[in-house]
Amino acid sequence: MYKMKKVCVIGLGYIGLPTATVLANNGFEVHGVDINEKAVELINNGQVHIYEPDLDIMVKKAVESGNLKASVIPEKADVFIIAVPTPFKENHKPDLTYVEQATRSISPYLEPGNIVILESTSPVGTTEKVAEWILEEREDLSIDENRENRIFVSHCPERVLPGKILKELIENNRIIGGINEESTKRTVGFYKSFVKGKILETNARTAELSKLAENAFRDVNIAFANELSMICDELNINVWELINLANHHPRVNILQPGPGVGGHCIAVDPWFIVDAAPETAKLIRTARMVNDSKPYFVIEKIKEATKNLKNPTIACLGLAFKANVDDLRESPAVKIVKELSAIYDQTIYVAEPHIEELPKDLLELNVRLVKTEDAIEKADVVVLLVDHDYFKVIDKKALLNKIVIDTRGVLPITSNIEVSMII
Ligand code: SAJ
Repeated sequence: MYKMKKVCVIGLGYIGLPTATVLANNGFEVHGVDINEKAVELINNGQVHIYEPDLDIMVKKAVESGNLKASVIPEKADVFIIAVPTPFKENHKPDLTYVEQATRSISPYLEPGNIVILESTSPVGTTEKVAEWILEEREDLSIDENRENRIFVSHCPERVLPGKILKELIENNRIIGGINEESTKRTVGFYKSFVKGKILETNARTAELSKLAENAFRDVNIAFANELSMICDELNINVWELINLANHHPRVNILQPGPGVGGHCIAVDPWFIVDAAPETAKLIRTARMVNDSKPYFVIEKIKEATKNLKNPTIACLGLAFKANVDDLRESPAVKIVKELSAIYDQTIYVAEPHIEELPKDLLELNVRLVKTEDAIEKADVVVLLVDHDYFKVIDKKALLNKIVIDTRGVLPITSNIEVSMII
């Protein structure tokens, strides 16, 4: 029986840090690695550099127990988990630089019998590349199941939802695909020690595509809702009412339209499928284009709403990529605010209760972060971009006589508020 006591987690971001923490709190000795020295220092002090509900408490517990330590350098371990970003380049081609760097950085520390697990969402074939990169660095190791000097390499795509990461890390079903059967088997053994959900076994390439397909499925369905919202706008129909009615059908479940699709996953991963099968992935490509076009539709609506106003003051509510998170990555709200700042000379007021200061690229612009109440009070036009719970309790009275553009359908709009349109 093989023992797996020490785990080295590469990348302490939204996936790596919660994973390292859950493992540490489940009795593993965890060595977390990140290139961000500030993050490493904070974690070693029992603090966090990202917001995720309850993560601060769990990290503190893990560090205080002595089971979680962070560093900029990997260490020897039984299991290595790679949880680094897989962005795309300008041409929507996957950028595997971080995965390659992480793989090469752990290679000197690997020993026969170790398991290397790629959790980063990756294009088909990446797990096999990880194995190749390791063997390039370490000619003394092998991936041949029958050799003594073998190592095991698998893909176990992360599938957790930001905002519910700690719960989903334990409860979600996991797909595990090794580069060979023994890799799958060993990796399953490892996840079984802390995952309560089902563990589904396959090969590495199928595991890679299944993760991409899950996010592409969601993207296509959101694109359907977004396209409907634009059709409804053209036909002067309230899209929220329409979706609510249609969803009463037993086999219909239309998602919610919004200002576009953000985050580091759904707005990115479908491109990996398009890149792998450019001629065939027509629907997936179109969905991406529909969702990417939605921020520009919202901007046109704002322009239309302000065309008769002299120097209109615009307040944007929300910058995060979705409700109740502080994550601004690929956020359509950020994109819209940036565009507005280029169109209007006057200050654009932004309220985002989950952050304390604007990101650098917005700080340089005519954009100011203020409290929600102040933003609304100053504004002629209120644009709601994120459905944070915080905004759902906005007092109706505060919106009186404002032009309201609610891209998420959550504001308490009544007939005595001038509504320019519901997108
Ligand atoms: N959105 C809508 N309308 C909806 C649902 C979502 O406009 O009805 C928007 C959100 O506002 C956001 C974007 O889509 O901008 C994505 O949000 P999300 O909550 O759908 O998903 P993510 O990106 O937070 O997390 C997804 C999840 N994937 C699926 O649900 C299939 C999660 O399980 C994955 O682990 C994660 O991607 C990932 O890391 O890949």
